[in-house]
This record gives sequence, C-alpha cells and structure tokens, in this order.
Amino acid sequence: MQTIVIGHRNPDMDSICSALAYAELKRLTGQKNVLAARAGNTNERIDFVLKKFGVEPPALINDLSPRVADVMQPHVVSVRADSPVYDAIQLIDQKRMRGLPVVDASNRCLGLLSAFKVSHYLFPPREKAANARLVTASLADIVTTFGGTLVTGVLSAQPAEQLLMVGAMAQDSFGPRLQGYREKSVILFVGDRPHIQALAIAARVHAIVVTGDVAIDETIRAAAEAAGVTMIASPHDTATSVLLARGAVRVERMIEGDYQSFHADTLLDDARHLAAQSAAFIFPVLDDHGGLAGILSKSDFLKEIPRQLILVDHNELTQAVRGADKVPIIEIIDHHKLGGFSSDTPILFWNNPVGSTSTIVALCYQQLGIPVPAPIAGLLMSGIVADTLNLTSPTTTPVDCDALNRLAKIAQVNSDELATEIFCVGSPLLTMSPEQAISADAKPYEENGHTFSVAQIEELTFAHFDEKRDALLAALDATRQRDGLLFACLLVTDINDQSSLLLVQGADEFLRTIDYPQRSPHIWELAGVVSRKKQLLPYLLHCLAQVRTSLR
Ligand SMILES: [Mn+2]
Repeated sequence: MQTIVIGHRNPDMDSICSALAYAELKRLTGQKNVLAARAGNTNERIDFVLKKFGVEPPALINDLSPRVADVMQPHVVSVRADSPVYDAIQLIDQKRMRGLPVVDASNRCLGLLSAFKVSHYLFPPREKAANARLVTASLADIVTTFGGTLVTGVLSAQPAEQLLMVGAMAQDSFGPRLQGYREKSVILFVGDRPHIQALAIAARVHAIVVTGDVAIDETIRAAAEAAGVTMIASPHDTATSVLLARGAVRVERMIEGDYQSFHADTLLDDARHLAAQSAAFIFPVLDDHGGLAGILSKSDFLKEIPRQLILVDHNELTQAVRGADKVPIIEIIDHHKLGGFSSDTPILFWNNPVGSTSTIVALCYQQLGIPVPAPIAGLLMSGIVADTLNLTSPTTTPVDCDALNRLAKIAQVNSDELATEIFCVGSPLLTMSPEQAISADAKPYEENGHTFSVAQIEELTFAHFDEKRDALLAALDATRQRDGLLFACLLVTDINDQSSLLLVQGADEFLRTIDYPQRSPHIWELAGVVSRKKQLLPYLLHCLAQVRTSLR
C-alpha cells in the first residue's frame, strides 16, 4: 500500500513544505512506502528553499485516477508464435488462464491465443473433421509432442503441411489409399505391421512412426534408410501418438490478430468501458513500441488500488489533485475553511485555524515526541514564514510564533533572515508571465452555484505593478471567460507595506458590491489586507451574498 502525501493544485510554499515534512514524519513512525507529492509546478521561491535545506522536490503527480498500470499483471506469461500449440496448452493449464498473448522473437505482441480457438482446432465440427489430419508443423516438433525417438533419417525443423495417416487397414486396401495421398507429405502411424511399413517405404512417405513401443524389423529399418524415409519410434499407442502429434501445430496458425489492447497509462475507467464491450477475457498491455508490457484480465478490474491519500493544506476536492476522488483519503491536515468534504469511514481530520499547515505538522512531531530533523525544520519554517508573511498576517497565532521559534533553533536559521531571503527571490511580477502570475497559486471556489477563482502573489513592493497592470487584467479576463467564472481575481500583496491591490474581472453585478476604495477600473486598494483565507475570501463571500439571485 502506497501512501501519498500531497498538497493542493497550484502548490504554494506551505503545501510543498508540509507535504514533505508530514511524509517524513510518517516514515519516522515506521510507515512504509510513503511518497511526498505535489499537484503542480514549484516556483522560484520554493526551489530556493528546497535547495537551501538540501531537500529534493516532491514527486509531481498531475492525476491520481487509476490507470491500467495499477492493476495489470506485469509478469506476463506469453507464448512465442513459433511454439507448438501443445506447449501453449500446457501453459494455459498450469497458469489457469483463458488465453495467452502471442509474441515474436523480440517480444512484440502479435495477438492472442485463446483456449476457445485451441479447442476449436482440436475438436473441429464433424463435417470439417477430415481436415484435422492436416497439420502444419515441422517433423521435429511433431516427434517432440509425443516423445518419439529417431530410428533412422532426418527430423526436419522446417514447418510444412503434413498429413497424419494411420495404417489400420488391410494390406490390399492400404496401397490404393496411400496412392491417393502421393501429392502429400505423409506421416504414417502404424504398429508392428512390417508389410504395411514396407509398402510405405516403397511409396517414399515422409516418415513412419512405429507406435506401441515395439521392436522394428532390421530389414525394414535398412530399407527405410536406403529409401531416405525417416523412421521414428513412439512409446505411445497409435491413438495417443496421433492425438499428441496434432499439438505440434504452431501457435501462429491460431492467433487472433484482431484484439483489444491497452497502454499502461490508459485510464482504468476507459479500459473498463472498452473491456465491457469485448468478448475477450484478457487484454495485452503494450508499450510505446508494441512490446508486451503486461496483461489485464477482466478480474483485474475488481482489484483494489493499493494507494491512499493524505491531503495537506487543503480539504476541498475542487482544489485537490485530479483523481483524488477515486482514491481513499485517510487523513487531512489543514488550516482552511471547510469545503464540504465527506468520507465513508472515520478519518484523521485535523483542521486548526493557525497560520500555516506547516505549523500543524510541527505540532504533529511534538505530539508524537519525534525530533524534527534539521532540514525538515528549515522546510517547516519556510512554510510558516511564507503563509504568515513572517508572522505579520492576521492569520498568525501565538502557536505559529512558538513553532517558528522552536524550529529556528533546530534548523539553526534566523527566521527574519530566512523571510528576507524567501521574499527577495523571484518577484512574481518580474519573473512570471501575466498568465503564470494569475494562475500560479490560483484556487477555484464554488459557492451556491457560483464559481470563481482567487489568486495571490506576494511582492516586496508595488514598484513594478503599473507596468504589468493591463496585462494582468487581460489575463484575468481570459481566465474568467475560458472557465465561465462569475469572477476571477488576483490579490497583489505588498509584504513590507502590509496592504494589497485587488484586481477583479467579473460580472458587473458582482463588481458593484466591492466597497473598498477603487484605484482604477477593476482595481481596488485593500489597505491592511494580506490574507486570502482570513480576510479576502470572507469579504468576497459577503459580496457574493449581495449579488442578486437573478444571476444564478
Ligand atoms: Mn497554507
């Protein structure tokens, strides 16, 4: 069972750092196979912190929807196209499969061999049964299937159409019968009947199989050798020898080339849909080059996916990594408003209105009495500093101050210096395109049927704002129209000044409800507002409540 610890889409510092730190805590408490992940790209500030504390970024996961690779059987039993069908039947029997994928010498999948097709070959309809004596196989393979031994002549490895004939009739009727087959490559199965054997040698049949483990007359053997007729001894009686010989036919004669296959990346839901419409029971899983990478059986669709989720820094599925709704969520560690999450079973859900999820993760270490490793302490400090704007945001609580102080001692890092370093790196206005700036940490919300998005960037100064203003507004408008939102907004926060500008593109009815001082069209001055979660979002919800219901 793999446990994935992951923050929200458009990850910020807190969601990256708390995911890494919480995953490490799980490992330190002995949990196996824990993966810290991120649901989007990092930014320059996050990269700076990861590098500073020597921690690798979490694994990027864009979509957790179950895929074929999650349930397929990677260790495939397959059969080569040039193998005798006898070998394939033994495999099908041993592995209790309904069919096998057929491959060529370089493991490229050629098709399927189904038990159905094999039984159809072995037991053809009565009216076609005469053809069952024609076997396209090499003499060498035929002899191997019934465990025969060479008495004289050559066992050709070249596949050819062979006619299996049983010498069961009287001498007088055998001659004319054999005469009728003179165009064919005849393999005669016969017991200790030297006269019949002699006639077959005279007629230059391809081979004579002497059945029943009987002695072979030396003169017959010499005659066969002189005539170039291969003689084989079989330990089985005639009926058994012929039955087994038919299994020498090559698998390639029975391949079903028209088959449904999947890629390891195929979404399991899509595969299930296609499989439901197919009569096949197994589906080859192919790699990019047509090679056989695995096999999917219909029963594999019933398997549980061995994966569970821990969400940090969010609790709303609209903000979670794609596919999160298809994976069991076993824990949520967060400090945001509740977004209507529900679960089938009791889960650990710790929502604590402190300044950052990193603060809560620090409390988790404390609660379990597990010392925070120094690099992890540095990450948690960064999460706290970024989310609370170095303890200046109104979201800050004494718990955050206390945690930051304790972590600073462990990491041996001054928190004020760390804050300056973090916010000096990569001004979003200067390093990002307008589209990136409005989407890098945008969060989607849905309230009473209205959808909207709220993004935030933190700057050390508004000095570069005016030159980017029009492009930012245009990007917001494009997003709003593309996603059909009631409004899309961006909070540009000046960390030094502890104030923000709010850029909004949206329906006029909504814009009219904003009663902060307006600076220019679509831009308002929000003095003292620095927190999206604690200040801006409640205000936007208040505005939303005033929007006339006719908008819905
Ligand atoms: Mn946070």
